[in-house]
Amino acid sequence: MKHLKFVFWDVDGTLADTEMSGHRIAFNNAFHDFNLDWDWDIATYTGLLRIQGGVNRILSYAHSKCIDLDSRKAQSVHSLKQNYYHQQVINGNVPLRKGVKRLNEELTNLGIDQWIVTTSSSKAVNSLITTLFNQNTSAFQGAITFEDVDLHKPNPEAYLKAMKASGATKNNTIVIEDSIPGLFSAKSAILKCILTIPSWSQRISPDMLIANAVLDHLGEPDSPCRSLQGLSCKPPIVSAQYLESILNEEE
Ligand code: XBP
Ligand code: MG
Repeated sequence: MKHLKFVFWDVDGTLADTEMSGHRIAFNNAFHDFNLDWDWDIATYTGLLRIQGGVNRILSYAHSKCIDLDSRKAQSVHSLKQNYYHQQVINGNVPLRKGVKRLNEELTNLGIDQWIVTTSSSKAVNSLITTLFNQNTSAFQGAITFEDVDLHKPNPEAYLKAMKASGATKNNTIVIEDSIPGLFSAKSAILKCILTIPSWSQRISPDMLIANAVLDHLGEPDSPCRSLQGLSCKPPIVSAQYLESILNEEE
């Protein structure tokens, strides 16, 4: 019997609905201030989410439009974007996803270590954690952010680094992700991974079949989660017990 000792949380789209009402708005505000005539609507931004990391996303978009934007300018735009993102978070426009706080507290009470493993920069992560977890220092034991790795998701480097830093192994760890790049990253590190698909998409794609489970969200007592693939979650609320049963499933 394998025992759950670590949970690795992705941030954007998993802990909170950050992308559409947080990062996207912040990017557009920064573009406006830099007199860039760019407006990332939901459809455009959905496509751009395959590019991991805000600076990379800005550079990739400029490249696709044949706009000459050097990396120093992209950094400046991104830095302003981070200030706008912080505002979005403290103004309450970036809510935690259903079941996140409940599961985080349950795992904390059970002494299960929780790490953040994200492509977001540390500044954006700090804004989110200090605001949405009320500066609760026991909510997470560590974090791997954009600055900590050279190769971002879907490369496994972030998860491998989190395993090394925390002492976690494939036999005692579950990853919670929301995206295909995140899922590929976790699975390439040979970790079991459940996906909670983004509330703004709720589409299941063939790439998601490698996930150990796909759910619409983590569930609350008054709002059951829906199992879309993999081990069915019964009762329909993700708990430490459910995560441990995923850990013990044959692959
Ligand atoms: C999501 C990302 C990030 C955010 C933007 O990563 O790719 O780039 O969209 O954040 P994850 P920054 O799902 O791994 O948390 O602007 O801070 O890069
Ligand atoms: Mg994500």
